[in-house]
Amino acid sequence: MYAQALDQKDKGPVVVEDAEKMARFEARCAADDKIEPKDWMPQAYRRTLIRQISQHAHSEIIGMQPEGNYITRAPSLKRKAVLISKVQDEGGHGLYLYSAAETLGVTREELTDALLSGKAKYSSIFNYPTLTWADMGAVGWLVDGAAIMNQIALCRCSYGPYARAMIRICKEESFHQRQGYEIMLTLARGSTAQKEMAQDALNRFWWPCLMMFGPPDAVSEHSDASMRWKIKRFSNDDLRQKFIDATVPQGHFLGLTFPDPELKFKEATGHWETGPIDWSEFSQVLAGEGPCNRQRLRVRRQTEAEGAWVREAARVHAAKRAKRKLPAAAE
Ligand code: BYC
Repeated sequence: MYAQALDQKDKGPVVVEDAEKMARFEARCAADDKIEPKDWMPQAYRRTLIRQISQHAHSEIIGMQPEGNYITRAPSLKRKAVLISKVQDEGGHGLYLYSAAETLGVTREELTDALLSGKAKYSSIFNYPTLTWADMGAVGWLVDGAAIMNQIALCRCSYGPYARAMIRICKEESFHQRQGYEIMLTLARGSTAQKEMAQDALNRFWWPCLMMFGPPDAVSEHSDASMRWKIKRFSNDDLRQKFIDATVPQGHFLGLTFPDPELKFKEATGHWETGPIDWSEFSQVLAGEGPCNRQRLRVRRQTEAEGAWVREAARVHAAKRAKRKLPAAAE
């Protein structure tokens, strides 16, 4: 027998998987086959996917808040229309992702409860405040930019429903990234005050964006199994480096500086190298002590409570329709 629980990092119950099925599954992953909902899969693979996809969905939903706050404050009708559309896209991404997670046998209610009770994680970045209009530029350029770097790789994830959901999400995120960069460009070419606002937004978002890729590889709990099963195609550090290499020249083009005196291009490696990341800040945010953790969950819980009547009305409507259909189906 092959003890799947030998994967010590998975926190779920110990499951001893069938050796033959396990070997076939590993071979399918190695051969880049897509795993579909009705296919056999080890419990640890299922749990990892539910964890990652639901955290991803929660991030999209919570991620609507920092930008949603600016819809009423957008500086023009055009900016307002674009921002509304972007925030709606994020809501849509959350819904696709919840649906993808549901194919693994978990219910939407369970996922929502895990978020509202504070048990489930969502991306650390959304626990930082958006203080000025320039933050809408920085979020689009940097946060969506970091998200795409990670999500392009997820389009090739071994789990079919997740990989397919990612394709459309990436197209939309790519538009989000460009609209953010365009806001930054407009501000950077604007008045001194506007340029300072863009610089301040970059200063505040740079380091938290580098943390979005997760802890360093050496301490990443889930990476080994996720890479072997082709859920993750690149390690946390590799994706972080790709993001740094792509983003630093974009910042310089804006005429802005990065809040890192040690940032240097190393000819020998062909990479931009940063100073050390403050991982204690990341741990603090994950532990619920970031600047906005409490506010984000409070708003989410309140929104859920305010929407209770809509869910109830939808349930009653669905029950009525089902009742009406019953006699017809019996004929
Ligand atoms: N924040 O072993 P590791 C967006 C946790 S939203 C919080 O490396 P893994 C957008 C990790 O969960 C896009 N927690 O984990 C929306 C684990 O804890 P648990 C969001 C983090 O899973 C609105 C522990 O640390 N994107 O685009 O192999 C507006 C150890 O980490 C974070 C996704 O969700 C973090 N940053 O790798 C604008 C992408 N990093 O679960 C934009 C999908 C790590 O054991 N997710 N942790 O309690 C992934 O690709 C992977 O889950 C990660 C982490 C790379 C994030």
